[in-house]
Amino acid sequence: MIRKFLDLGLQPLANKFLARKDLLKKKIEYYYHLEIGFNTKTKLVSILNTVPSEKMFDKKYPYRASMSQTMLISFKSLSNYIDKTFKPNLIMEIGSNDGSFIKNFKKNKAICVEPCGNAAKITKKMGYKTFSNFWNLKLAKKIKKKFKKIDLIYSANTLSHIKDLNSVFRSIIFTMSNEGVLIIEDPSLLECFKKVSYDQFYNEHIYIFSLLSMKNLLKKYNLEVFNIDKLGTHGGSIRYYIKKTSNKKFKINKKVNIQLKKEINFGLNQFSKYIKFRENVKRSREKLMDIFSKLKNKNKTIIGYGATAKVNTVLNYCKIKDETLDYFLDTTPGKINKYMPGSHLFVQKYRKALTNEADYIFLGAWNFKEEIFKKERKYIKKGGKFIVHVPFPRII
Ligand code: JHZ
Repeated sequence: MIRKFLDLGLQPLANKFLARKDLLKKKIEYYYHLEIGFNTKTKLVSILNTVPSEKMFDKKYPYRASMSQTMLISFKSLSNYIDKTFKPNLIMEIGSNDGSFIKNFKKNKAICVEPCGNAAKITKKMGYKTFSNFWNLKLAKKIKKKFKKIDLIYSANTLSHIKDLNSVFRSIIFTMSNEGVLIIEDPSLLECFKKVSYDQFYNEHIYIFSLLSMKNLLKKYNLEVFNIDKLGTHGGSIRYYIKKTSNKKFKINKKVNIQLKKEINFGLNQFSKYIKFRENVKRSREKLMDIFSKLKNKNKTIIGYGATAKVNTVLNYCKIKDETLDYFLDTTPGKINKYMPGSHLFVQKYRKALTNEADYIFLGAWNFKEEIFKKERKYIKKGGKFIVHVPFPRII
């Protein structure tokens, strides 16, 4: 049974930034009702009203993983580990985006799957065999026919974006060799609850996995988690190392049981914890709006930093618009000079000098706080302040 525990209201699509002409033409934005539920049997958390994939992942998809040094470093160190530990002959990445991960592998040893046409073009240009399709059994069959044996499948922040998990895992077991390894990384539900990072919920994040739910899910396909890494990326993620149950080459690392116990002790298997999260989210909204209103009463200038997909959940749930924030700074070419979905806040191309214009900066990319604080140490040194809403709204 799926029990609803959170309602974040009507929301626009988190990565549909608008052009000026869209605003002038009063283009009607696509809205969906962002409600989140907990499956009491499988422990899987999912959004309840999904948006067709074709509407979200098209040739205008703006997100680029390479915009953050943190992600590039994380991908590089995983690639070294993969080479050393698993020594794959052929690796496939599902959701390869702009090649930030795959560029660490030789072109004849790696293939990419990426449905967003604009991103797929990048890895094709880099020389990687790229299938610009959604991941499903039809594509899996095509790939298997051509490549026969895939030893390692990697997918970061992608499988949680695909509604039909049955198709996802059937296609994976079809393509992956019996000794093969599947590595998935996605935001961790435990971290999301601990940090009250309710902005992990938006149309693209159909699921927020926990190890608990992942374990239940994999059982059906005779797959099992044999190790995990806890990552700081994307606000706290888990990297799951998965194998076919029949493969006895890898022992189950004790980190797996430790994490399971942590999730159970925290209460991720009990609905009451989900109700508590709902209360925390409401409090987080009140506190954030209180901070903004006090600063605006004192005529302070506030801008946003990092026009993330996530922050759109916050802006639209808290109804924050241009009375509060002047604009957002961002480095992503596909977002610059556009307007944010719903709030219509302008995205200004990042220039260091612009931070001087603000008394306060609201950190949309709070998950890259360390990286951004390092970059903006001059602003901080001369007394500039940041506003963050995670793990609780505050000025730092
Ligand atoms: P970032 C996207 O989410 C969408 P978002 C997707 N659904 C997902 O799951 C995750 O990524 C993986 C900017 N920035 O990575 C760049 C600066 O301007 O948190 C990005 O627009 N300056 C696939 O969008 C944004 O912030 C900087 O110095 O929530 C970061 O977006 C840095 C570090 C970032 O993901």
